[in-house]
Amino acid sequence: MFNLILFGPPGSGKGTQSDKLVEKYGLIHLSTGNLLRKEIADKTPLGLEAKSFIDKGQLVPDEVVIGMVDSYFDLHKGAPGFLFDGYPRTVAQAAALDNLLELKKTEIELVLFLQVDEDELIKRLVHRGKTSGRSDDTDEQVQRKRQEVYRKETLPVAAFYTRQNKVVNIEGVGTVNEIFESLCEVIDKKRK
Ligand code: B4P
Repeated sequence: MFNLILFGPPGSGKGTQSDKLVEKYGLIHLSTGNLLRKEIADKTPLGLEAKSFIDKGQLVPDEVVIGMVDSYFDLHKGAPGFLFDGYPRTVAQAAALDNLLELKKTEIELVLFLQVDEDELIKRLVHRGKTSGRSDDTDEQVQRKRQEVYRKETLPVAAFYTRQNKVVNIEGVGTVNEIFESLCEVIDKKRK
């Protein structure tokens, strides 16, 4: 199995690049953002709970997200590998993922960290808000809150994987194709 994490702040292009990477490498795409939005659209109890956090720019509680990831993993037995997009977002989630992968006798090979400065992120998210219909995109205050939550709760995840020597920084500003090529270069080197 080949498992990788695409890491970065909200709006850094994780979803955009994940779509291209799963197509090229045949990995299973596990985006907790997409899974949560599906729960919200289906109006499930989990979705209703998640919406109240997402709309405020906060993270959904760890136990909710970890349970959702475990179920998704079980649905894809025999997968060639996973691309984790937007997960883990806290150190508790990272520890839970390590435990889950250990049980399955596999591990994270690489953490690709998209580097984008905050002004560019806000610009992208304001732009996405014009067409996405996402309730967490429309308000600039909510976006600033998301960046603040990222710095406090998610950035420590990079340190967690740096201690395991798994993080590679990638310039996240440029055209989508330029960034995709940089990501592929690192992945191809690792898979050799
Ligand atoms: P996510 O769905 O993960 O999304 P995201 O961080 O907003 O965006 P992403 O980085 O994927 O950026 P994108 O490609 O769209 O999270 C949503 C919310 O769900 C979270 O805030 C949280 O509340 C909750 N959640 C999710 N996972 C969770 C977890 N594990 N624990 C707790 N809560 C969780 O790109 C952004 C925009 O930039 C797009 O418009 C795109 O077109 C544009 N763009 C992309 N690449 C570009 C480039 N190179 N140049 C210019 N623009 C570009």
